[in-house]
Amino acid sequence: MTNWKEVDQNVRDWIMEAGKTIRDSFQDELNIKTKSNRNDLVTNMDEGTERFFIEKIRSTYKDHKIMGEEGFGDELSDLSGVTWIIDPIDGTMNFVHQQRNFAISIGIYDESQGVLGYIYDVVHDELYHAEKGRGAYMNDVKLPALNDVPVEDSIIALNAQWMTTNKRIDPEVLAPLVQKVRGTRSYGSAAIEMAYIAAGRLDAYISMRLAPWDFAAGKILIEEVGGVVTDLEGNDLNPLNKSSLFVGKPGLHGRILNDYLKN
Ligand code: 2AM
Ligand code: CA
Ligand code: CA
Ligand code: CA
Repeated sequence: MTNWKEVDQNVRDWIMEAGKTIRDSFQDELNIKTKSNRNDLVTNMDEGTERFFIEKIRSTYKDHKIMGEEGFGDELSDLSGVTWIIDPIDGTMNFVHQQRNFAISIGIYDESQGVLGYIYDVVHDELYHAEKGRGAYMNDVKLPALNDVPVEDSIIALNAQWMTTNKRIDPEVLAPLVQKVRGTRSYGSAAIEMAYIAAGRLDAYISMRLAPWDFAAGKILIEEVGGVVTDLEGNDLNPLNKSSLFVGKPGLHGRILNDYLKN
């Protein structure tokens, strides 16, 4: 039997320690490399932070499995047992260029079910967390359940690049939605964008391609306050696979899906 209360205390301690290390690193020189293309960045801090968590988890929970963006975790083929899904720095481009608007994201799944989710906005010192069935919190203050909002009063987050010619979506599909909503925003960190949905600061978020570590924690957080988390076709997400992401307030999510995305 897993002692979830103890897991929760450990994750919080580790996240705070990692956050401090990252903040302290701002005065040091960064080692920046590129991954799939010249805008896909990774730094020594992404790698060091992932290694930090993996060492802590492996020495404390020998039978738990770990999936991490930077590849120091395990090769997973299923979600049996307890699995930690970790993005050590979500929003690396922001980390490199802005030294803000990035987060540590950790989702913990038990037999495919999200149990604990953490998104830590390192610079603003805001810890969003959720415990399945017990609600979502921002710095330990409970977040209220989300309410529906009309499309024309909503603020949606999406990257402006999806409004240009790209291989994943026809910008003509998104244009009527972007025209109708009150405003659009782009923060450059899927985890922060999902935390903002949970906190009611954003009403919906669309991304064409994300990985499990981008949404593993955010899904648990948003569902705890009654938000809806699917891919762009309205299907459930598989926390083992890359996919598109569409999250939103209850009611609003279904209307955008039916009236704009499913055309
Ligand atoms: P990352 O910073 O951890 O890589 C940027 O809009 C968001 O998309 C971030 O959450 C970023 O996570 C994520 N993302 C996923 N795949 C990406 C890629 N190939 N290149 C850049 N950002 C990516
Ligand atoms: Ca990355
Ligand atoms: Ca990420
Ligand atoms: Ca990352």
